[in-house]
This record gives sequence, C-alpha cells and structure tokens, in this order.
Amino acid sequence: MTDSMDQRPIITVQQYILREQQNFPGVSGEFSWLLSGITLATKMIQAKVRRAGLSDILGAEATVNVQGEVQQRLDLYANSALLHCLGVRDSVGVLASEENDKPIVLRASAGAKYAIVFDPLDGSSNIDVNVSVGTIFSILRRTEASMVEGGDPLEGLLQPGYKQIAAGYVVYGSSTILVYTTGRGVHGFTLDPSVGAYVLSHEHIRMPEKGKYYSINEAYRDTFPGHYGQYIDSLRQQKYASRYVGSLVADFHRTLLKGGVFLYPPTTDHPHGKLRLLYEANPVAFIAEQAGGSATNGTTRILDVQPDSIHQRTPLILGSQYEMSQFAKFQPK
Ligand code: P6P
Repeated sequence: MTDSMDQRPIITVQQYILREQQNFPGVSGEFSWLLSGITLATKMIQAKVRRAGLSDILGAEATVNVQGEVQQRLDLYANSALLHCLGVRDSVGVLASEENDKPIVLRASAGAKYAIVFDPLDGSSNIDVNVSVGTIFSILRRTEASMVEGGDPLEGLLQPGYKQIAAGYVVYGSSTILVYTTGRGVHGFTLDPSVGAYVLSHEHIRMPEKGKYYSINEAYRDTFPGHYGQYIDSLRQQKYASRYVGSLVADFHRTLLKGGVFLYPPTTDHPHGKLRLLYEANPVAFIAEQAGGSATNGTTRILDVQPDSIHQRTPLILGSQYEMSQFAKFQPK
C-alpha cells in the first residue's frame, strides 16, 4: 500500500515487527503481541493527554507516589492503562511501575517469561502547562529461578541494563512518536490519529556524532560536582546552545535526533542523581547506544550498573560520541 504523494510504503509498527520476526527468528511472535499491549495503552494515554485541557483530568490527585511526588490524575490514568493492557498479555509475568511501590506479580509460570518496568507518564509535572511528556518502558526476560515452582517470582528482576531485550518510549509532543529498539537498531513510528496506527517514520535512527546543544538544569549548577561546570563552560566556549525541557523523554528525543549531550548530575537534593535506573536511564541508554551514542552515570556505563532496588536513582550523562568523549576528559582521575 503506498501513498500517492510519496512512494515510500506505509508500514505500521505491527507490520514492521512481523517483518523483523521473519528476519530474526529470535524475536518471537510473543514480542509483537507484548508490544501491541504497549502501543494500545499509549494510544489510550495520548487521547487523554491531547484532551487534558478540556476534560476534568488536569491537576493533581491528593495522593503521593512512592517517589514522594504528587500524582497527577493523568499519571494514574496512564499507569492503569499500562497495567491493564500489559496485564492481559499471558507472556508477561511481572510488572514494575514508577507509580507502584512494589512490583506486581501477574503470573509466576514459566510461560510468562517477560518482566516489564515502566514510567507511565514521565515529566508529568509539565502536564498542566502543555509541555511534552512521555511513557518509557524496558523489557526483560525473567530468570529461570524466578519461574520454578515455589521460586521467588521477583528473583532476577534487578538485572543490569545490558540484559534488556527491548526498550522504548512514546513522546506525547507535537505528534505522538514511539521509538524502540530490540538490539537491532532504533526505529521510530509516528501515530496517525486518522487511522489510530503507529506508522514507520524514522527507520534506523542514528545519533549524530556531534551536536550543537547541551541539556542540563543549570539552576543546580552550584551543587554539581565541580567538573560538570567546567565541562559545560567548555561547551559554551565551543558555541553550544542550551536546551532543557524538564521532561526526560523530550530532552532525550531531541538529543537522539539532533545529537549533543544530556546531563542530570548528582545534586544536593539528589546526591545519587534524580532519574531512575531501571525505567528511565536503562531504556534511554540502550536506545542511545543502539543509535551510536553512549550513556554513563558519570563514571560507569549505565547498562553495566547492577541495580539493587526497583526505584534506585542514578546520575545520567548521555549523548553523541564527540560530547561524551569530551566529558570523559573532565572526569576526576
Ligand atoms: P528537574 C520529570 O519530573 C523528571 O523525572 C524527568 O523527566 C526530567 O528529566 C527531570 O525529572 C527534570 O528534573 O529537577 O530539572 O525539574
């Protein structure tokens, strides 16, 4: 099927994954079924995000999540949509969400071989002011030990990021774009609201080797370890511009497409960083590396960090080859 205005075929994300499955037997049919749970939930979420100003869904609930953050109503809706849509996928055994203190064991059996960790609506503090927000997800294969009779279903949930079998995000911006990787490159799909399908729009995304933006919340500059300020000054001297949205998904999506560097260093309020390792840093680090960039916690490759808790936070520095090699020169010996 081709669009008369453009000879490129129109390929939906489902068609793309089926084609991947034919080329890569390792990507079982279960993956496309699982991903369809995420795409369905994000279509439901985007419909609410697009109408947030019109319906009684703006504003904060009286509740606070495990992070101590005031939960916006859309946060709760997004979390419910993902829990429901993924919960009915038999191949999913465990779900962990930023909005839930504890992981949710759906099925302990060996058939339910995937665990999914996600941030249902990242950047939610921006919802009321119509700034881009996003959903971030990471898919892990459960360990054998967690699926044996009498085993602990949560055993092995804390896997380092290099064990991810897939990761992605949906950015609810001027358009709704799904970006994911299964370890064979990074691909982007734009939601066509007229047909309700994610259509291939960015195949084989590559992060430029060098960009022109750095992205950091400079309000905390005085509390960063000193070498971060020296690094930012060096970029300024190279005529970099600053871009900072305050939604990780929006800041990462720009860095992925335009290059440059994004940093959330340790600060006084968050000495171990603010961003969460399992469902924010790991997914974007996997995508960054697959697109030719890299991601560290300031000293160690993010994907090599061994998590010790579900909601563990981490510093995050990620971006293009040039900017990341420059950053390495400023790291204390
Ligand atoms: P700050 C949003 O609340 C978030 O978790 C990320 O999406 C974003 O990158 C970061 O926090 C922004 O934090 O301290 O700059 O407002």
